[in-house]
Amino acid sequence: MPQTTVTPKTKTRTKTERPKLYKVMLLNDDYTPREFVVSVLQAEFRMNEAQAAAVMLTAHRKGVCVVAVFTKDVAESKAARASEAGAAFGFPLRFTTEPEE
Ligand code: TYC
Repeated sequence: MPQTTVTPKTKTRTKTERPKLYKVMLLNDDYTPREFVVSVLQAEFRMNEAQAAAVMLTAHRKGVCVVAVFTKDVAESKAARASEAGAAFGFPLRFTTEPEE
């Protein structure tokens, strides 16, 4: 059987845009207990206790701390869930999102 070689005449180059990333920010407040903030960070952002305590302390001292970076949808849903966890216990704990530069 004769062999045929097919040479493609066009080259396909796929250009994949990286999705824009969003930071989840933890805001300090005067009422939410420190241990509660740590437990929310562990539950929602899969941090260990030491990581969560470090983030909580930075927010406590500086007013705000970047928790993690995600695509827009994930950042927004995690920030909402984590804020709702505080609200469910009557705490003013707040997580916000903002686009990364
Ligand atoms: N400032 C709170 C307190 O002293 C603890 C706290 C830390 C609350 C970080 C929110 O994002 C926060 N009980």
